[in-house]
Formats: sequence, C-alpha cells, structure tokens
Amino acid sequence: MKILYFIAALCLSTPLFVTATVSDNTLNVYNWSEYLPDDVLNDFQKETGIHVNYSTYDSNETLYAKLKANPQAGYDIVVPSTYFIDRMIREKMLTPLNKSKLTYFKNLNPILLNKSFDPGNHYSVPYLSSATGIVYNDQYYTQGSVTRWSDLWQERYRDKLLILDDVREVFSMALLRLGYSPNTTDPQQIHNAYETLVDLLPNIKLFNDEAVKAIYIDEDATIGMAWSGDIFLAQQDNPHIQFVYPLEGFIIALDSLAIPRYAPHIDNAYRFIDFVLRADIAARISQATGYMSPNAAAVARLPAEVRNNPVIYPNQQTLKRGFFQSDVGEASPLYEKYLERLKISA
Ligand code: N2P
Repeated sequence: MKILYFIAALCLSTPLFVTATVSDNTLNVYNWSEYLPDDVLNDFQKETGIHVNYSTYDSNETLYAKLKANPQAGYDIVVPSTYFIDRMIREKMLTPLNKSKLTYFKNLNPILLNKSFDPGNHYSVPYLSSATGIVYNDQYYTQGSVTRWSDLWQERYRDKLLILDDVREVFSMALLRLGYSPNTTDPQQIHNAYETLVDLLPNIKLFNDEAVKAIYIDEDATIGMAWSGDIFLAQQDNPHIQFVYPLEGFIIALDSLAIPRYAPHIDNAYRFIDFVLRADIAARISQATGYMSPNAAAVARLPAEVRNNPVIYPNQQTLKRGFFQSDVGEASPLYEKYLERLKISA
C-alpha cells in the first residue's frame, strides 16, 4: 500500500491552494463528485459572504493520497467514507470537532451517530449515505432476472458490465457472492474473491465511477453495478433503468464531513458544516444528489415521492441486508494489488 500511495502521491503532490492563509474569507472544500448541488453552494456563498474553492474526487484512495502527500494542501472540508475516517483519525489527519459550534448537529439521526469508526463523533459529521446495487435496463433484460450479485457471472452478460472503479466496492461484490464479509482481512478470502473476479473478467465491459449516470442513460452499458444516487437521477432521464438491492447483501457507505488537521479556515469550515446540517439544506442535497440523508429532520421534510422511493430510501427490510464498511488495515495493499492486476487483464 505504501508504494502505491507513494506513487499516487507523486502524481498528486501539487498543492491546490498555495495562497490560502488564515485570514482570507475563503473555504476550500474537497468533496466526492456530484455530491453537492451548485445552487446550495451558491446559497452558502451568498448567505455567508465566504468564497468557496470547490474541487472533487472519485475515491477515498485519491482523497487520502492527496492529504498524505501534502497535509498542508489547504483543504478545510473533506468527505471520507467510514473506513477512511477511521484510518485518518488513527493517523492524526483530522481536527477534533467542537460540536458546540454546530447548532444543527441535533438534526442527525442518532442511529447513525457514535459508530465504531468514530465513537462520539469527535471528528466526523455524517453527510450522505450511498448504497451499492445492481443496475439493469429492462429493455434488454426481463424484470426480475437479476436479483443477486452472482447473476452477473452468467455467460449471457459477456462484455456487458459496468463495474465501479473502486477497490472496496469491486471486492465487496465478490466477497458477498462468496458469503464472506465485505470487511474481511483474511488473505485467503481476499484471494478467493480475486479469483472470482478473474472469472467475471469476460463479462466486464468497463470500470468507471465518475460517468456512471450518463453511461446508463445513454445505454452504453445496460447492466452492471452503481451507487444509488446515480441511478435515482438516471431514472429521471431513462425510465428503463432498474436498481436492485442484491439478495446476498450490499454496501451502505456513510460519507462524513471532516476538517483536515491543517485546515487554514476552521471557522468557515464550521459555518459550512452547520449550513449543510440545516434541515432545509440537507433535504435539498439529498433530493438533488439522489443519496440518503442521515439528517432525520431533512428526511421528514422530503416530498413523499422521494422519501418513499426505494432507490434512494430503501425500506427497513432491505436495509437489514446492508453492510457498513470498516477499515481493513494491513489487508489494504492486498486488495489494491489484486484490483490493479484485474484492471491490467481487463
Ligand atoms: C458521488 C458518490 C459517491 C458515494 N459520486 C460513495 N460513497
């Protein structure tokens, strides 16, 4: 892992915000792509007078490598998933939060607080939650023909699948298919998952994680995997796209706001976090991105057709099959190595 991150770090080491100082009235936000609507960002800037430099990433690994390579890159807000919050706390990469500055923290659903990746939420504030499932287009495949991850291995899907370009997501699909935990650190299980993925290679058309919505809308791929939000939005353009919560289980990622250790604009970071915790704002974010909000007050004010839409808000029965992700620690390099191998042979 160290070598991989080092190489990534070399490529990414140019500081983005070299001129940031403590006194300027700016905020440097580094978030997942398509995870904050422009109008919310504009409203924040209008309301507070704070200018936001906004940039995006497509994987936790990219975010981590960038912060590792240049801890003083100037980011004030980042949005890692559970398993990277855990790692970044251990590696002292985050600023402890003063929650008395967060008036609207009380809006969050207590079920999603105080989890093992950050007991007491001393470093992280839940922002959005994605689920990872199977997608198919019902013009090409009959309704109900795909219900499990294992279905994707069938020969009739040769050269058809879009697979998320995300190491933990790819392996989770295979681990769940084999009946293992998606958080396994057992090298033998990880190896078995790799072998299973090798068997899947003839069916893989492409790895992607940033243009997924457009690829399914345009039917450049008609079956594969996706994050729920991309599909909630894609269905508005192409109603033939279906989203399935696989029977073997699926990943629920909880992505949380955090302030990096050397953030130059801490006060502005608090204002941003409190702004997006507001019920009206969090509701707009959930509806516009298509992802579940951990903000109970926001969910309560969503229109019924959004709150009851099973792609964005699956029911309790379905949610029982969800797995949260945890850090796999020293097994990480193994996952990374196998993914690289797979992609080379793809
Ligand atoms: C943003 C979606 C990322 C969610 N494109 C990953 N948990």
